[in-house]
Amino acid sequence: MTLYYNPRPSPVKVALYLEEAELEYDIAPVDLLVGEHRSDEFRALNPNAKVPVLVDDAAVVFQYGNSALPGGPSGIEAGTQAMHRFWLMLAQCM
Ligand SMILES: N[C@@H](CCC(=O)N[C@@H](CS)C(=O)NCC(=O)O)C(=O)O
Repeated sequence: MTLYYNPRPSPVKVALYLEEAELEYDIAPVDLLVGEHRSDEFRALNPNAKVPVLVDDAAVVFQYGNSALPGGPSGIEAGTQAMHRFWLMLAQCM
């Protein structure tokens, strides 16, 4: 998976989730200050021109949370799912 990232609140939430879920991913830095997120290349990934974007092979995942990620939700034990949601909610308060 590739996480198009800038250290802003929304991308940090997804990075926290990926870390807690112990999923492997690469970071593709997106420089918002120079407008990389408004480039045609980036808009091809996310027409909304916002980070984060999570690309898993050919699929682009816009939805936050484990239902859109490998193994979830049915492949993840309920207690672990609850912990993932806890981290996502905590990150929203940052
Ligand atoms: N829930 C929104 C949040 C994304 C968001 O607001 N990202 C901010 C960074 S935290 C962003 O990319 N801002 C750049 C801009 O709006 O120009 C989404 O995924 O579309």
